[in-house]
Formats: sequence, C-alpha cells, structure tokens
Amino acid sequence: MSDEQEPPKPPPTRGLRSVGDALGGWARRVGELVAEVSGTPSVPDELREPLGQARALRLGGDPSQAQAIVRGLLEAHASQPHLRYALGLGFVHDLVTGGRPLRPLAEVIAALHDDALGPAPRQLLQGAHDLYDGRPEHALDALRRAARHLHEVPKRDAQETRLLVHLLAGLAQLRRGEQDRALRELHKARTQLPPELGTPLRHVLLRHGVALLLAADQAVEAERWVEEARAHDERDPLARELLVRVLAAKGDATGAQASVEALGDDPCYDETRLWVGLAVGLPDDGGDDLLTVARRHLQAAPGDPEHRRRWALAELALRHRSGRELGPAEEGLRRDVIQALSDAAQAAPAAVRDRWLAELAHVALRLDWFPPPVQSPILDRLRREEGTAPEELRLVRARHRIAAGDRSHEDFQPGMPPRFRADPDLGGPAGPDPCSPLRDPDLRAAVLASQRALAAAERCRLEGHDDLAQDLLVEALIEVPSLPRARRMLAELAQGDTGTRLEDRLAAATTLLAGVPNRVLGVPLTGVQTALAQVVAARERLARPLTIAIMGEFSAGKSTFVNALLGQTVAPMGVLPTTSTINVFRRGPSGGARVHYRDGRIATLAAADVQPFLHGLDAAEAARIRHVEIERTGGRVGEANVVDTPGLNALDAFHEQVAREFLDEADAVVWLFSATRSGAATEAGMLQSLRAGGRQVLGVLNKVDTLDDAEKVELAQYLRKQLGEVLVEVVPVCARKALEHRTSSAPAGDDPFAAVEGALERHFLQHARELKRSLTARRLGEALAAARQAVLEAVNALEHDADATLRGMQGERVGAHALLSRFGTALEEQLLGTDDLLTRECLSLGVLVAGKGRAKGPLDPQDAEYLAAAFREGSMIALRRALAPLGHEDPAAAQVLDEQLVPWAQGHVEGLVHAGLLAAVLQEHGAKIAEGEAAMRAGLREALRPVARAWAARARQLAREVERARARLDREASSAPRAEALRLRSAVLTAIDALGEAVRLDGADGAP
Ligand SMILES: Nc1nc2c(ncn2[C@@H]2O[C@H](COP(=O)(O)OP(=O)(O)O)[C@@H](O)[C@H]2O)c(=O)[nH]1
Ligand SMILES: [Mg+2]
Repeated sequence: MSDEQEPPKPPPTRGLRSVGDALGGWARRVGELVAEVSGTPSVPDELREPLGQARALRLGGDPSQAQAIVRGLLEAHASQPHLRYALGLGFVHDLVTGGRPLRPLAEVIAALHDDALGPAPRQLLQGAHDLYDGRPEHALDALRRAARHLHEVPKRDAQETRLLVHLLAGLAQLRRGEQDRALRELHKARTQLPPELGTPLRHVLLRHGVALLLAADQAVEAERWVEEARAHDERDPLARELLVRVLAAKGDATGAQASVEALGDDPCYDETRLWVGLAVGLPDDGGDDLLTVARRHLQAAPGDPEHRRRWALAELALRHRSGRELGPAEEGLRRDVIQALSDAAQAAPAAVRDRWLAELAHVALRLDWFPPPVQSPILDRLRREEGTAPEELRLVRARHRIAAGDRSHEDFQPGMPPRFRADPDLGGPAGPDPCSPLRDPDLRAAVLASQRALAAAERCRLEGHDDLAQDLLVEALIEVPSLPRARRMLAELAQGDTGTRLEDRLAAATTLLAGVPNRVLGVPLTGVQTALAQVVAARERLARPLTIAIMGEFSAGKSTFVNALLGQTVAPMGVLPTTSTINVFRRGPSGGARVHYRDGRIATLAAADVQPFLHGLDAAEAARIRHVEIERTGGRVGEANVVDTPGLNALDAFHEQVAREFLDEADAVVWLFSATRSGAATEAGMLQSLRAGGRQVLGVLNKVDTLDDAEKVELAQYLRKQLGEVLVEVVPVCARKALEHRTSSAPAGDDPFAAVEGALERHFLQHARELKRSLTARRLGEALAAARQAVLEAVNALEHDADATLRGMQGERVGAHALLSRFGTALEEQLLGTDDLLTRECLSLGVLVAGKGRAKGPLDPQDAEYLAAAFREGSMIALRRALAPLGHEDPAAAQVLDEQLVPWAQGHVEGLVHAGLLAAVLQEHGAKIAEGEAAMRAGLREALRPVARAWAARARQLAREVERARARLDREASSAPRAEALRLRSAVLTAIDALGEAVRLDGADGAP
C-alpha cells in the first residue's frame, strides 16, 4: 500500500508457525493450535484439498471452474468462512479480468465476519466491490484496512490476498489518475506473483504496469517487465505487442520497426503502430502509412479523447517531418487538431493533467496559434497555481499577453534585452507518453529556446527596440528555421522604409548594400561590393544630363553627323581609324578640353588647342588616350552630352571595352548606317544587344546623296524591315550637306537636318527624364539581382559549412550505447586496478603483515580513516583515467559523465566507506596476504568487482543524456555559420527582395 499507511505490526504467531514448519509431521496439529491461539478457525480436513484445487483453478485463470467447486462445497458447509472467502476471491478474479459479479460479491461480503478470518479478507472484497462500482476512493480506504491486517490472513490465502490488495490498490490509484502511486502498488503486486498464476491476471498487471512505466519514461524497467513475461511464455501475444511499444519508447527504431511488422496487419494493433509511427517512424516499405493508421484509429473510436489525441499527433508529426507545420491554409484540420489535444488535456486525470497541457501548449507554440481551446485551459491552470506549471504554458501566456499589448514583466528577467524566465531542465517525463512530441528532447529544447527568443523579440518590438528584436529573431530562427512569425517579423524589420521615389530607392539600396560586410566567417561577399558600385554609378548618372552616343561603323560619317547635330565643327572628320579617340562633348562655357589618358593622367587643353591636338594625334598617342572630354559652346540639343565614338571595326580590345563603357553610360543611341556600305547584317548583333539593355536606338541612313531617290527609299525600307524591332525610326540624311547648311553664315533653303532633329526631339529629348529614370531603374534592378546572387552564394556556402561541421561530427561518432559500454568496461578495469594501491597501503600501515595475515586487533580508527582516504583517492583516479581519453573522443559524453557520473560515484564511495566496506574486506580477505600479495590482490578485486559493476552500469544508463548533450554541442558548433546564413538570408536577402520588388513594380507602372 502507499506510504501513508502505518508499518505492519509483527505477526504475533510467527514463533509458533516456524516451529510448526520445522516439525514436519507435526505441522498440522500445530497449525490447529496456531489457529486456536490467533482466533482463526482451521480448515476442516475434508475441505483442504478441494479448496486447494479451487485456488489453483482461480489463479490459473479459470475462476468459473473454481467457483463451481466452491459452490459445491458450500452446499455441505454453508457458513464455512474459508469457503465464503474463496467464493469472494473467485468473484474478485472475475472482476479484474472483465466480469461484473458485483451483486453476488456483495452477498459474500455481507455474510463474511471479521472474527472468523480477521478483517483483511472482507476489506479486500469490499475494496474490489467499491472499485468496480466506480468508487476508487472508498476502495482505497478498504484496501488500506485490508493491508493493515494482511498478517492475520491464513497462510494459504496470504499470497493471493496480498497480490490482490496491491493490484486492486494500483488499479484504484490509476482510476484516480495517481500514476506514481498506482505504479508503486503494481510494483508491490509484482513481487507477490504465485508461480502458478495464469495469463489473465498476469496480463492485467503487465498491461497497466508497462503503460505506467512508459508514461513515467522508464522504458528500461518496462523492458524488464516485458522480457520477464516473455521468459514465462515466449509466445505471449500481449508481451510481444508491448515489446514493440517499449522499443519505440527507447528510441530503437530498427527494433521497433522490425517487430511492428512482425505483428502482421491486424487493425487491432493500430494503437501500437501509432506508438511506433509517432516515436520513431513506421517502416517505409509495406504496411499502411502513419496517416492511414491514424485515421483508422480515429474511426475506431471517434469520441475517445485518447484516440483523437493520437490521430491529431499523427497529423502534426507528418507535417513536421516534411519540414512545415500545420498552417492557416488548412484551417479546418488545424482547428480539429487543436480541439482534440485540448479535449484530451481536459479529459486527462487531474494529477497528471500538466503533461497533457504542456503538450497542447507545445503544439500551439509550434503552430503559432492560440485560439480559445488553447488559451482557456492553460490560462486557467496558471491562474490556479503558477509555480509548478510547465514552461510551455507560461510561454503561451506570454505570447498571448504581448499580442494584447500587455507590458507586464513577470515572465521576463529584468534588463535589456529581455530574457524569458526559463525553467531549469530537471529531467523527468515530459508529455503523457512516448507518443508525445515532448518526448523528443531535441524538438522540445528547440521549441522552448526559439519561443523564448521570439517572446523576447516581440517584447522588444513592443518597447520599440527594433535592433534588439532583430537579434532575438535570428536567435529564434537558428533553433527553428521555419518559424513563420519570426521570419515575417524579421522581414518587416529588415525592409525598413524604401520610400516611393527612384532617388529614395537608390539611397536605400546604397545604405543596404554598404551595410553588408566584405566577408562573413571567411566567406567572401565581393559581388555585393560590385553591385554597390553599380548602384552608386547609377545614382550619379541619374543626376547627369542626357547622354546620346553616336555609333556606327568606321567612316559612316559619325563625326560629320556630330558636328551637324551640334552646329559647330568640333569633332575631327575623315581621320584614320588609328588616330581616332572617343570624344565626349559636354555643354560648357570655354570650349576647352580634358584629355583622359589610360594611365589615369588628365591633361587640360585651352579652346584654341583642341582642334590642333585632335588632328595632330598619331596612332601611338591616340592609343594612350582613354577618352577626351570637350566643351561645346553652342546651344543645340540643350544640356545633352554627345559621344562620338570611333568605328566599331577599327578598335583594339581596349578601345572596344571603353566604347562599351560609354555605351553603357549612354541613355540613347544614334546608329549611323552608311549608304555606301551594306553592313546591316554585321551590325545587327550589336544593335540587338543595345536594345536588350533597354536603350532606344535611332537609325540614321547617312550619305544618301550617293543614292538616287528610288534607292534611297528602298534602302530605308530595307533597314526598317530588317531592324524595325531594334530601331525606333530610320531617318535618311546627308550629314555633309547638313553640316554645310548649319555652319554656313548664310544658309540657303530648308535645314536638311530637320528630320533628324525632329526624330531626336520626339524620341529622346522630350522624354529625357523618363529615359534616364527607366534606365536607372533597370540598372538598379540589375545591381540588386547581382547583389542577391552574391548573398545567396554566401548563404549557401555558410549553410554548407554548417552542415559539413555537423556531418563531420556525426560521421566519426560511435553510438552512445556502444561508447558507454566500452567506457564501462574501461572503468571496471581501472577500478579493479586499485587492488594494488590498497594492498600496498595496508602493508605500509601494518594493517596487513606480509607473509602472515592481518595484524591482530580491530582496525585502528586512524588507519581506517587513512585507508578510506586512499580508497576515495584511488577510485577517483580510476574514474578520471577512464574518462581522460573520452575528452578528445567524445566531448559530449565526457561532459555528461563528468557532470553526472563523477558526483554519483563520489557519493557511492562515501556510502561504501560509511557502511564499513574496507573493514569488511580486510576481515574477509586480509588473511590471504599470507599466501602472497597476488592472492591478497585477487581477494580485493573480488570485493571491488560489485562496485566496479555498479559504476559501469550507472555509466551505461547515461546513454540518453549523452545523445542529448551531443545534439546540443553539434547545434552549438554549427550554429555560428548557420546564424550568419540566417542573418543574411532573413535580413539582407529579404531587404534586397523587397527593394527589388518595389523597383520592378515602379517599372511596370511606368512610374514614378
Ligand atoms: N558623300 C557623303 N560623304 C559623307 C557624308 N558624311 C560624311 N561623309 C564623308 O565620309 C567620310 C568619313 O566621315 P567621318 O564623319 O569622319 O566618319 P566617321 O569615321 O564615321 O566619323 C568623310 O570623308 C566625310 O566627308 C555624306 O553625307 N555624304
Ligand atoms: Mg570619326
């Protein structure tokens, strides 16, 4: 019975009973004497055997046969108390295994008197009756009274009575939801199993015991129960099924999957299948998948909260394994799942309801959804008493409060940045059973850590500390990278204000890209710097006047065209291709020029020197010049810059590159075709690429004076047809005549350049602003895309680093079980090695005398103290020696053993010393020194062996802790690159995308 009962009094007749046992043939007569003394009537001789038979049948699992015998006997001995009790016990067996003989049991109870057999039998029957009559509290009272008088029960019935008292008490506690107490009772019942006990009762005990042990996260002990049942009957179907659950609970995926397959495909095993599916996953090949099993399980009992809970957990697990949680897109399902978990929590026994509530809270946090079925039971629970509530519950409340704008501090530690008040991890079972997602310690730890950070981040936002919030969000995302709310918030925070004007967007892009470091954890981000340079250049160009580049093949008349366009002869015409330079004509007051050399030198020319300089260039000097910037003083084409380029086919590689750079700067292009050449096909490629870059190209067919009218029309049409896609218009002109007309002091007739000027005006000058803006937006978009690509590459490299770190660590590693088993063996050896040390200490103290034996007299207290100290030190050195190689091999294991095994071992040694281990060892083995040191040491080793075994066993139990510590260390090691990757991904990439999207939309709107 549970601990509240008083200790049992010693049985008053023990002495007489043992005499009776000892005297064999006298036993019966003495037994009768005992009965007289204790007031218990003895069993009449003729009933002895049939009663024994009935008991055997009952225990063997056939109560109805037993009852038939007892009823037969009762006809002759109507009021015999032993018979009545036997009948009652039969009914109890029937009740426990599913029958309902409540009324006949009540009759037996009414007829049974305490003075006959003592109070225990009647109280046991009463307890059974009350329990199955739905009154577990009453049952427990009766069973407690029965337990107090167990020693008075006649010997033959004693074990069965004791077994039933504990079993029924266990079932009653279970009914009340007192799982720990129920388990204690079942443990006691298990020590009372008569060897002849049959399957039905064994199964009741096994089923409930294993369920309770697994709920209490004691899979190793549960496995012992199951193994014992299998030892009793290796084909026991229940034991086979429970073994599957136990293996799943232990995390033994291979074992659980193999044995669940061996169960066959009977739907009656669906619950066990779900256990496997939820704890370690179902086998991939063959058999139904988790969802099929879960839905069938739900249909089997749609109203049962536990069935609904397991179904809901399966729906969640499936989505979680595919990398996403149940989202608002599956609204109905999400609601059903949450409702199922909420109902299960409310149906759970009050004593353990917290575990169900923690599961509900955990799921709600993962789904980031806190509807009333989540909130109300959790807030209720916290209102009642807060101190012992699982942390998940407080997190739900904190998130709920912050969402409501509540600034109360109680969930957070004081100071900035705010930190959620976390619970220490005390171990112990989390979640109701091994099906619970809370039983995955990594998942639970990750969700807790991310939610703490998320709650703190939300709190920071509430207080206006956006910077701190960003860091906390990254922290949350490192733990749970998919957390949608954290991603959204981070995106919002990273996006900032991009404004609405192109100038604002350019400024935002400059700030954003300038903020990206050149290198993150060794991964270069140079592409971002290049993109930044592009943005800066685009910004500068936006501020500059419209730039028109004049392009075309060599000698097409470009320079002549430029002069006609500007109305002044500034561009040298008819020069050799080798002496030609790129000339940029800017509006300016002086008419001077600046010569930009390839080596960076810049020479300034006065207006008078410009033409002689340009005309006097030889090939060598021209090749040294990058470009020449010339002021034009005339007022034509407004502020626009005009670039005269050398012919395409006349350029060296350097000039070609410079020409492209200028082309890149050009907002519009005039392409000159010479009527004397037919190079349209070779020019098409260059024209296409200009157009693809977003540039407007005006086609000019020059030297039309060399054609007759028909040819003129034909050629212009041909060009339009061939290049109409690329050219905004084709205008025929005679540049030479136009120049003459425009530079003549007395121009005669119409300006032959009017058509060209009109086209320029129409296509370029009137839209100068739009042209520039759309080109700039385009350039900004390109720069952002390049930056995005560079960041993405860096992110991939960082994530790759993180994965490689993780894989590297996991790859080399021995399984925790194997490692600890090896460590245990090493430890055993080290500890056994202290035999030498102890022998030498004993000899040097004179406690042992070489070749003789123990010194005479008791162990001197000072010697005892000294030996104890030596033993302490020696055993700790042994432990350290076993641990030392582990430090390099498996830091996580070393850490766990250091934190958990070492203090435990110290306590163990202290306990042994206190219990007088050393004195006892010397007492037992000291004399062996007479046979030599080796014999003495062998004796010591024998004495130390159980200690060594206990330590090794203790170490082996720490496998789960080691796995957990490994996971934690791995996460930490790979978290630096992962954090940086996340920071880039969530902050920089999101911002680039937001900006890029805005720029793209501006372009689509044609605004601003
Ligand atoms: N027949 C004729 N010749 C021209 C015309 N425009 C230019 N030219 C001549 O073509 C030659 C090359 O001119 P230029 O402007 O230096 O060509 P660029 O190499 O393209 O700059 C010069 O001799 C010009 O006089 C034109 O409209 N008709
Ligand atoms: Mg020229």
